[in-house]
Amino acid sequence: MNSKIMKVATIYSTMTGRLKGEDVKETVRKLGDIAGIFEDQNAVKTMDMDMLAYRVESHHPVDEGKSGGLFFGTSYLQAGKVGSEYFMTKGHFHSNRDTAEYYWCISGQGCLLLMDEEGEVTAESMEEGSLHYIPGNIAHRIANTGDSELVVGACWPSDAGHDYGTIAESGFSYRLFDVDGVPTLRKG
Ligand code: PAN
Ligand code: ZN
Repeated sequence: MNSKIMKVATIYSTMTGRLKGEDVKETVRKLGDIAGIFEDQNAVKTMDMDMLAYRVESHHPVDEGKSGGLFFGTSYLQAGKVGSEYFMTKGHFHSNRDTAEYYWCISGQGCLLLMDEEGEVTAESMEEGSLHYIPGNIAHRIANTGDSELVVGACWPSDAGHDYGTIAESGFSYRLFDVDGVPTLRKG
């Protein structure tokens, strides 16, 4: 046995969600990378495509695709709107459909959109401390409905994979708009 108590190589801030150290990757999505997901394409054209939409820090202790492992991440979604539609993530089903995920809200105000394969949508409001269980076979996307950054933690199986294609093609059957200051779901 190695009797030495090891110092861990990765640090997680429970206050901010920040991940630092070994096996941490960062994914950056600028508005230009996700412009196609928004309904109002005329409004998109007037905006700065270089603007940060969101970023994800994630801890990958095992290879992508390994069964039995876990990944852990923090998403930072900026506040903003395209027309009256709130900034949101691309959204995805897991490629390996029957894999679940936990989300929890670290700070900010938001909404988690959940959609099954028949297009049935449910939505959960997100605020500091809210815990969200996303069952398998359910597409998921977050929208920032507040005035500050929405910070969301996540933990998912390392063999889940991300199927972005299905959502890129057919979208979610409901979108989230600011209607007189109230987050409102609309079919479309
Ligand atoms: C999350 C998401 C993250 C970004 O870590 O990947 O919030 O959203 P998109 O992947 O839809 O761009 C997760 O659900 N992982 O499985
Ligand atoms: Zn996921």
